[in-house]
Amino acid sequence: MSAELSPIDKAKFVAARRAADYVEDGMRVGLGTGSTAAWLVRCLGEMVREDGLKFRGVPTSTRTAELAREVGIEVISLEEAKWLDLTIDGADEFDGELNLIKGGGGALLQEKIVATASDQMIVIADAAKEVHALGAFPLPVEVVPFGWTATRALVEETLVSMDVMGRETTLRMNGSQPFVTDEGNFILDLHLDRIGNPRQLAMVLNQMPGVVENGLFIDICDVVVVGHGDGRVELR
Ligand code: ABF
Repeated sequence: MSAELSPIDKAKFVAARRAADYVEDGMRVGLGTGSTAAWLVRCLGEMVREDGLKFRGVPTSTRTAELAREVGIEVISLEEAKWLDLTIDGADEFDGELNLIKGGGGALLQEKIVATASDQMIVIADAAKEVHALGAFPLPVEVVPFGWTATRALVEETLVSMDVMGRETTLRMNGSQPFVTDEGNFILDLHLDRIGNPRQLAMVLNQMPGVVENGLFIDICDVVVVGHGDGRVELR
């Protein structure tokens, strides 16, 4: 399956393939969103169809739900599952403490709910996602559409007193319209360059009226499966 892939796709594929081995019969598994998670879903579909693997998946987006059904995975809601054995998802950045930035694909809210309702969270990523300090990737913050400009002003004002380097915020767009999440919200991308204290920033953001959730995943990830373009896989 991986013979003709570009190095970046090969890195994503080998990480996804390795993480798929964590899924066992009878498990309830959170299925992430994004191109790396899509490789995982395809691998798991193959294991269901060819090896008779039996598990139920809880998708973190409508995109992932569609793909999972397409490849033969039994899809259930988080309400039906109640609790999950494992979630496997991609990330935009991870640091040495396994803190993450997620939400580049716009699914951070469902991803965080699903990951925190799981006994274990495994991140699958290509090696380029590993950073010394989080923040080069713009931090997604999901906000309620009502009064979003006031929420943005509040966020920008608060950033002045935080340990971050940049302060610019942009409303994520989909063509000429604001990008709308599966939950009907908007996303502000915070261009911070370097986040000195991710834990503090995550807490402060979530206390603001209008902020639904932020893309910092602190103390949620247990393992990162890192894929390389030459096919090597490492665990962090
Ligand atoms: C989701 O997909 C995200 O939270 C993250 O933003 C993104 C990673 O995408 P990709 O795997 O395509 O790099 O997991």
